[in-house]
Amino acid sequence: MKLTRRIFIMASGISAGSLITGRVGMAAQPIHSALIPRKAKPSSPAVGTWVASTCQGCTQWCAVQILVQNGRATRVRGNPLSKTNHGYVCPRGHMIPQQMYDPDRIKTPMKRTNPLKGRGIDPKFVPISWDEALDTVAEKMMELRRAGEPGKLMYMRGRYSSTSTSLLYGTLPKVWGTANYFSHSSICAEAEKMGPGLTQGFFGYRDYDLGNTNCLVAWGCDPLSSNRMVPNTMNHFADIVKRGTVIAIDPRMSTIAAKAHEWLPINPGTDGALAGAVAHVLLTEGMWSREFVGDFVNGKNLFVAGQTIDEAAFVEKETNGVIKWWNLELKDRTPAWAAKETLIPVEQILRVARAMGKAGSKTAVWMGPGVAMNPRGTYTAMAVHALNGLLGSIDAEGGVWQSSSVPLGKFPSADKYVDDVAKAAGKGKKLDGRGAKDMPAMMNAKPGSGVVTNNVANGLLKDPGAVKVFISSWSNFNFSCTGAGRWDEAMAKVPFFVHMVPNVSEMTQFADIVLPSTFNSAEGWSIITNAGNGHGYASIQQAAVKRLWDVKQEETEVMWLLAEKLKAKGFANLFDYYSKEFIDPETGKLPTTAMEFSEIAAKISSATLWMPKEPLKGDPAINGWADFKAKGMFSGPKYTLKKGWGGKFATETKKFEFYSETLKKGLLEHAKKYETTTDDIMTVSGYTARGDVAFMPHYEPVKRHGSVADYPFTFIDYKSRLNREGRSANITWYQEFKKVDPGDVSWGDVVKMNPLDGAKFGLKSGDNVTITSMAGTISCQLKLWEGVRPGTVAKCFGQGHWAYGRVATKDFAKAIPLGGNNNEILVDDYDRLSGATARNGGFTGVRIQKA
Ligand SMILES: Nc1nc2c(c(=O)[nH]1)N[C@H]1C(S)=C(S)[C@@H](COP(=O)(O)OP(=O)(O)OC[C@H]3O[C@@H](n4cnc5c(=O)[nH]c(N)nc54)[C@H](O)[C@@H]3O)O[C@H]1N2
Ligand SMILES: Nc1nc2c(c(=O)[nH]1)N[C@H]1C(S)=C(S)[C@@H](COP(=O)(O)OP(=O)(O)OC[C@H]3O[C@@H](n4cnc5c(=O)[nH]c(N)nc54)[C@H](O)[C@@H]3O)O[C@H]1N2
Ligand code: SF4
Ligand SMILES: [Mo]
Repeated sequence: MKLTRRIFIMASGISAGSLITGRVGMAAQPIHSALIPRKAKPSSPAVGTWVASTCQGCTQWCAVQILVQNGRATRVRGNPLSKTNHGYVCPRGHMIPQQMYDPDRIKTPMKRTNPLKGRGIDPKFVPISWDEALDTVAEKMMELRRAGEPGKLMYMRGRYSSTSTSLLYGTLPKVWGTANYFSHSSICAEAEKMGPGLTQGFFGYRDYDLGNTNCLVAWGCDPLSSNRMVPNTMNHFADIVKRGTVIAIDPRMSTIAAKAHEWLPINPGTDGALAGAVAHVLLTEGMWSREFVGDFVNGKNLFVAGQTIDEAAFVEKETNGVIKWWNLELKDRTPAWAAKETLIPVEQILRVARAMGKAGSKTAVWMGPGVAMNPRGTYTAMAVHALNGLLGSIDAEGGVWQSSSVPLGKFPSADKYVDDVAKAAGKGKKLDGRGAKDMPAMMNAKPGSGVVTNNVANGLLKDPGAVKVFISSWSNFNFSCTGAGRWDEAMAKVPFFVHMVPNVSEMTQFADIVLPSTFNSAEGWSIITNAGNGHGYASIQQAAVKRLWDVKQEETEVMWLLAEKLKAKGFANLFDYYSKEFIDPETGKLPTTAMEFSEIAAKISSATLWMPKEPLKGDPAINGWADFKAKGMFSGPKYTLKKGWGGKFATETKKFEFYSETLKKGLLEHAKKYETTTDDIMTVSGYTARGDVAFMPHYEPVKRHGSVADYPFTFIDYKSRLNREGRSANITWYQEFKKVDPGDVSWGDVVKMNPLDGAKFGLKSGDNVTITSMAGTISCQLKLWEGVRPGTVAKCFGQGHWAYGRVATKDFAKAIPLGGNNNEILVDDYDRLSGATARNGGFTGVRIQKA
């Protein structure tokens, strides 16, 4: 592990600039961040300017600096002002120049000339001008308005920039008039939010006090490779290993598992059983937090396996329902019982529970998608997150925090530009099926409020007339969504599709008009916000480098130009809103061009930081826009502990809920809408709980697609250390260093199988194999590897592109993929309480055969 990682980092010191000029592989590169002791701030002897921007290679959204030499980006490092990444990027930050200068980028707008659509069918794109492209899009939209059906416009966003998104996602559907606009959130990690949401009223991603934790539990995630805080984790990791315990719970050997004190190769999807057993041990052995949870009236521990307890015997402090939870769920969840479900030995369960108990409130249970993104994931997320409650680590030093933020400026209201047609159309039915009886999608505990991204394909297939014009940006759902084949089918039937992206991805192959986007981390304006290491921050994205091609930022520049076209055709509201309301906070001027609009939007969002009404807490004051552009970021003050303590959690009871009145209220509301019981809702939505158990963290057995007889292996999906979400496979460094993913090989795609199974099935490393599930078949190579237990196979998500460019595919012209896309075999199913797409938890069975 160490070796492969170092090889990558060494090589990443070769700047992209030198790759471009062909000086590859020289060893004399004078200086680069990874080889310098971590506290030093690297500087480059090269001539150039370090320009501040923000990486969006993952959802951490690191503040970075890009070395710009003669208008070209050559290197990347963390913004030295960052309190979150400490001036360092993860390996993927270094890939920014390669992604931006990908020779396969779309260089000009294009239109389709082949009316036939389908996987492998050449769209026969021809270049056109921006003027023609936007005129065509505007005309197609106007046809809908003229026909009185504006709601047949659908917009979907994949990734987005955090403030500018509201000028497209937040504005276009509202001012135009359509209910059909969807974010990618529920193919991301939404189910995770149900854990903290339904227990402590915080439906968000957590922050962890890594600087002080004594026990880090990476549960269903690998924060050294992926998840949300890679540079921060790398920074603190060695110290945590030295002073405390690191526990990794993952069915395959991940990077963090390889470096942890304890690795629990859990039977996929049984995390709820393990969490139940850990809770059982913490309670029976008296290791819960007295300060947070409370204690028995007479001080004697009555948590005895198998025995119920009178609720009056315990007085709770910051929590609600611990005794109900014990009586209905935990009392029988002994380690011996859990060992059978999880395949983790009793001894290890006990050891791990005691290590957590010993660290107490300085334990951080870092729960990731591996726990939550499965068909019954809401309850697993609750069960795992509830351990933070039992240990009292919620909002505590060394524990688990809610996220922080800095105040941003709001965009002016669009309300007065919403006409009656738009108002009516905005109330139309949504294609994603949220709020159906079997799809409660109750993000924030409100039934029908969560997006069900992946179900849109099913909606399109069921009702092909529902959408006539589909616009999407920064997305590739034909690749990134499980049951990917459904998207191929659905997209082939959409009459007019506009894709706003920098690369010709799989989804782009179905486009009628392609609008080439800027690469946002260095070519466009926006303000990005996030938090980590106890600080909320805002960070700039600026047009730092010269654009090599005829590209535009889709959320601002393209919207401005499209609005102009719509106005010329008789629909003025969108352009009037953009052109009459966006006043430059510095100069008082209104925008007159797309570029001015883009920059003014960034200024409006961030003016609260560089010309605040009152002095801000946190970083030293920033003096004006120029100073903000130079510094690039502003961090707020360190997190305040115990935010929700003292009855301030945003739940129904204002307490941390082991018995979730919050969930109960939502479920009752949903059941009432369908005049039925919550038990019936549980049944139709595919959960096994009945009665009160449905309102608490508990174990639900695995819902598996495919019988063990027909599909003997349980499939494990996970992210590559080098995936910049779905956008790096066309980069040569991605392919060359693919072996940094444990068990993987460079320039290839392997499914990993335990050698015992290899012997049983007569398979060996290097065999070409097919993987078949109920959803489809893909091909790749086999690798025998001890990092998975018998009966399971693991394959990294990322390869299998058939249309992303010449590096990502085996043959771009013939649409032949390099390896196989996991999403073609993962079945489309959902954690229906959140609407999230399942991809983890062993829900897909597969069989593997020699090709
Ligand atoms: N390197 C990298 N980092 C990223 C991204 C990226 O593309 N690449 N994307 C970013 C985005 S968009 C997101 S949403 C985040 C979240 O993303 P991550 O936290 O990285 O999520 P996944 O890789 O989906 O996590 C799945 C993990 O759970 C494990 N797992 C699978 N099944 C089970 C199970 O049944 N039980 C347990 N305990 N574990 C299981 C897998 O082996 C894997 O380690 O990551 C962000 N960070
Ligand atoms: N099997 C499996 N599937 C997964 C995951 C997994 O771990 N396993 N991870 C899931 C997660 S967490 C997520 S968030 C989704 C992500 O999936 P999506 O939301 O579909 O997004 P990506 O695939 O990252 O986006 C790819 C598209 O972005 C475009 N693009 C790249 N850079 C830019 C830019 O700067 N601006 C614009 N406008 N476009 C750009 C590319 O041209 C391409 O079309 O995938 C999910 N799918
Ligand atoms: S990929 Fe994520 S963690 Fe890595 S530098 Fe970019 S934003 Fe930061
Ligand atoms: Mo995501």
